[in-house]
Amino acid sequence: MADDKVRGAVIGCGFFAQNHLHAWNDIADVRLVAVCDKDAAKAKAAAETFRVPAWYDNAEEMFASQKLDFVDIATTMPTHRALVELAARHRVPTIVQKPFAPTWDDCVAMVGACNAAGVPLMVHENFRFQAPLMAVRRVLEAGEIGTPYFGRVSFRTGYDIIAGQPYLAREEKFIILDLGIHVLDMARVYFGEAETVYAQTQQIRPNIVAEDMATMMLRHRSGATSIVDCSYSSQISPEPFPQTLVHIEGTRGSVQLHLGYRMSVLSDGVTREEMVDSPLLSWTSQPWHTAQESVLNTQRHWIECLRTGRAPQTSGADNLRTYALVDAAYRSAAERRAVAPLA
Ligand code: NAD
Ligand code: 89V
Repeated sequence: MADDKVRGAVIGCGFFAQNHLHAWNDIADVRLVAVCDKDAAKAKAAAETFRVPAWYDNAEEMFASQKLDFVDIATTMPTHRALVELAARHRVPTIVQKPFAPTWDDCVAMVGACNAAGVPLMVHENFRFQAPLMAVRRVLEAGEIGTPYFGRVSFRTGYDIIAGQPYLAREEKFIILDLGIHVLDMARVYFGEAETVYAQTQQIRPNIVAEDMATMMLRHRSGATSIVDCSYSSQISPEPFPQTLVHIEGTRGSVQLHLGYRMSVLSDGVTREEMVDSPLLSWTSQPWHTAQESVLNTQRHWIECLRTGRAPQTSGADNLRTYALVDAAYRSAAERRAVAPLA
């Protein structure tokens, strides 16, 4: 790296990238040197708001004229492969938003391109970095509930997600790929790899193309069973968005993440409770603050990995395993049987 600051650029300055831009500004050893959006007005606005010295409406031009230590791709899924492969050709380490890509082949190609170029690749899989979900992970890793044998990881809401992300209404694969991918990733974190997935999907909301509810049952290699369910069309009071609720039972007790970010742990007959909400930052607000703060945690992890040469927790290769669960869930729903995830 040229000096003690890590020089980065963001491609895609739309809805969710605003969180990325705030978070990069909060990481002291990062200097954003460029932003890019094919919509020049968005690129220019991001450069002005976040005091970034250069903006582009063409990613090729940006790579040709900037010396970058990393690039952060925050565009929507159909553009990821071309942009990741472009970054790989310029040998620039890359972090890219979820979902990784529309197809398995695209995901494998991106991992291959970055491996061949010798540059790290991380998927911005931020649920792993949410404070409440990390608190549950710490309970499991400390052995407080013994060996987990059953779990439920659940994200259900009626929040109008399509108002902020209108492209989702047109997706031919909707909630499992957009949101299930986060929750399936947490099932991997809590229970390890799965050997089979059984899924049922439903479309409740009109005026969308694909499923907005999914219920999945996983058999993990450890022997544990998990239920992963997600919905964008639930009428619930109080409205939980964007909270993930967790219930895990193990040989010594259980851990639950309840509505309102209250975690209860039963360990060897003794119960304790803890509030595990994310802190509010100057640029975060309810109800999005948990997701927003996780962006900062995710990006900090990426920079620490760049500095130390460690593989990111959610490297491209790791994310292939989560993507394989998404793929298996769609195949299972179509074929009405349990299926094994791709290797
Ligand atoms: P958006 O449409 O608001 O923004 C995408 C931006 O990328 C647009 O401004 C568009 O002009 C730009 N763009 C597209 N192709 C480009 C290209 N080739 N070069 C330069 N710019 C290009 O989308 P969004 O809602 O911000 O979603 C972006 C990504 O973030 C999606 O993959 C979405 O799933 C993800 N997302 C993640 C979370 C999370 O919690 N991790 C939450 C919301 C969205
Ligand atoms: O786009 C997303 O990742 C959404 C959410 C906002 C809930 O994180 O699923």
